[in-house]
Amino acid sequence: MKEKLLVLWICVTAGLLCVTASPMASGPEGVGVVSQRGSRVRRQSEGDVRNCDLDPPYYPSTVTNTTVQVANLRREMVANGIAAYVVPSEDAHGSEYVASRDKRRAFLSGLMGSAGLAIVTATEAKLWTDGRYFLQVKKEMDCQWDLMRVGATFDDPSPEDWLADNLNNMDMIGFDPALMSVSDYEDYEAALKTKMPDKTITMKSIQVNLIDNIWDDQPPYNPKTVITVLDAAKYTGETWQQKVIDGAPGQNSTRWEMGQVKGETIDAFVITKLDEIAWLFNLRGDDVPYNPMFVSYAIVTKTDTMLYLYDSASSVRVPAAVKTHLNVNAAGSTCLNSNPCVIVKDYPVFFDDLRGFNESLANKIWISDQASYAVYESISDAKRYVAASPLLLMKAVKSDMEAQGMEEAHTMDSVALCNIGAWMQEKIDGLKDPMTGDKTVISEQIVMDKCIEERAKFADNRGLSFGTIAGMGPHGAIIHYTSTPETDVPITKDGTFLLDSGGQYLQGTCDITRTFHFGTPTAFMKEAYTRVLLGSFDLAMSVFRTGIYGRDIDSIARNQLWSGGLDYNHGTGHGIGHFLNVHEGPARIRVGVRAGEKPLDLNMFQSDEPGYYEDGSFGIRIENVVRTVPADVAHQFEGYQYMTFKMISLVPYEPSLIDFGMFNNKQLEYYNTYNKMVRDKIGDHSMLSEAGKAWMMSKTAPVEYTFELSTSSGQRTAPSLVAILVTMILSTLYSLW
Ligand SMILES: *[C@@H]1O[C@H](CO)[C@@H](O)[C@H](O)[C@H]1NC(C)=O
Ligand SMILES: *[C@@H]1O[C@H](CO)[C@@H](O)[C@H](O)[C@H]1NC(C)=O
Ligand SMILES: *[C@@H]1O[C@H](CO)[C@@H](O)[C@H](O)[C@H]1NC(C)=O
Ligand SMILES: [Mn+2]
Repeated sequence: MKEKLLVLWICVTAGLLCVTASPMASGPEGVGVVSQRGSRVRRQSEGDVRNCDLDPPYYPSTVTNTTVQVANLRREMVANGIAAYVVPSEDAHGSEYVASRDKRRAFLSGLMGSAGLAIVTATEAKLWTDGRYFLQVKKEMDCQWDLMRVGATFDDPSPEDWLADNLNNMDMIGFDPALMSVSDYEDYEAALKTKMPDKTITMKSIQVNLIDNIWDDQPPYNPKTVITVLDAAKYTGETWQQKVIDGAPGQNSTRWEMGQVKGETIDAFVITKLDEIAWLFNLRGDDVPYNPMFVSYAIVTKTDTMLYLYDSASSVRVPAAVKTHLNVNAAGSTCLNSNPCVIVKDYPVFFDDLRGFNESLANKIWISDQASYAVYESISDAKRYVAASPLLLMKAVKSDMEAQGMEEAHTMDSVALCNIGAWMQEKIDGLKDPMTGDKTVISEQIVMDKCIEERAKFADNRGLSFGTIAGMGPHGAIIHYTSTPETDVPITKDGTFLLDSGGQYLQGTCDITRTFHFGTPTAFMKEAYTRVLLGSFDLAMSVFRTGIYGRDIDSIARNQLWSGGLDYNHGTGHGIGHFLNVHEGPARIRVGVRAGEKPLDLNMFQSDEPGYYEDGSFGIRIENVVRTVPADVAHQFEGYQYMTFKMISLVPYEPSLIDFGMFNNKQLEYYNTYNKMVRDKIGDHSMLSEAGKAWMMSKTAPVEYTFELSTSSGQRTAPSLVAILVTMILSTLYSLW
């Protein structure tokens, strides 16, 4: 039996000092680590920070007591004759990040995370959410709420199945038609009809939102930010006219897609998603936190195009440049010449126009299954055509110019993160503050501010793409943790520090996670980090072909974890927009079948972000954004396009968290190639600080290795002196390029 012996050296390039990292550290410890971990998990799953067994229950300060909200909602429910009320997280456009006025589910339930659905009945309060928020539920929600886990591996009933089972005959389920998507509505209808045929339970659309009725200090709604043009020649590569009418070379247009629907004549296509509208017209706004969008609807008919905006008459909201871009007069009502234009109308007119088209158009009106039920019910059954929006795919497959921009954006974002990494290291090392002479301390909140500040140094930065997740120690195990002044803790050498952040740039949207350790990690932390890192490499190196869905390759990123009995409760990858939303469809790398999901394709951008979370102890996630590129393959079975991923995030990993003994040859080569790419692409960047460069260089030193064959199975032998010397020389040469 061949026993592989790894001998490795990490070279700290700064001082050209080579230290040996003994691969023996990982070997025999494995079994012990796993059994210890098992007991730790059991203890911590009991260790809820709340105590729901006491009367009254004990809540730490992070929990919102929602007794009053829920009682008030129940009164509204009685007044409206409904047995249950459904409170989704999304706004009227199905956005993930919503204006503060639209955070109704958070107000009602106390859970601040971006995903979740609340349902309240006379006696129960249930909250459905996915693994990213399980820990947050225990920290933020009070004991009257029950968590219903969403995810392929859990058997908690879906909201519609739970309602079908738990409500009585003749009960009604109330909902706000503006906030429920058509596809969700159809799921409820189907479950209520097919699963409980002996009961009649109906859905009741209530025009007034019941949460708005009980929310005294609900923030005002102010979607009136300035709308700007994103230049096609500089940033998008395709004009709105091409996207709506003609199609760019090799691309289909919206009207072309409308003409392709089999067996139907489509007279109008309704667009309700804010990122689709911003993408279609090459416009951006700032109405929604983190996503450069403006609250709007759009309708494309066979001859006309209409855009509905709040404050459409304001020359501040809609500057002259936007009118010129859309080829309309100052009033937005007429095309400037005989060329096509986009008529600009006021937002509230949208529903009138939609009902008007329902009356006047002879054929079908296409709405997305993600449109709200309010849109759905404005069109009669005979006129309505419901199917996923074709813009989803058109937007996800980036133009070459957008793809180039995404790479440029990630280069800038990576420079910012290296500057932040160096700054954190400096602070942690306890350098004296030159102004005060005090030892400086940094905390989660201070790092979050720094994440904004470093990115803002780039002229093309437009803020963050989501709220920074900065999780020290046990906070890192909360997958979508949001540090608040109440939960803030210092960053220390004692534990992992998970930092997930991203900037918005005119060139593209970024998302990156790195996990740091400023002290000495435990062997188990190193094992977990290494398995996560290798999983991200294995996924990035994978080759797949036309027609393959992200779900088909999700397990590649998990295999390293699974083989150690570990896993993570979240998807591996999400699509990412071009100066738009940090999460976008219709492709993703995640198990489970989602309606409207599309296979991976060239010039799509996905995140590659496996992780490992040890409740109450530490969290590890490594996230890179990857671009789908053609793979270099020798053959081409059945003419398929073969594809692979190119990492466009350029930030070093943490060598002290890596057990190189777990690498195979190919993975080590990938690691070294990645590090060389980081040095090549950002080493001379004008925005990289001196400290940032030194930090980056110190973390990207090449790792050399030799493989030796050993006949004494199971025994690792110490590296020979000759091998050490040879490799030291090689390393030194290598580190000089
Ligand atoms: C929650 O709030 C209600 C209403 O204000 C109060 O009666 C109750 O004692 C609170 N519960 C706890 C555990 O603080
Ligand atoms: C245009 O649409 C057709 C049919 O859906 C599709 O096969 C083709 O790939 C599309 N072309 C582009 C460039 O998206
Ligand atoms: C749609 O138009 C038809 C007439 O073409 C009308 O009967 C129907 O009531 C309208 N539906 C709605 C929801 O306005
Ligand atoms: Mn991400």
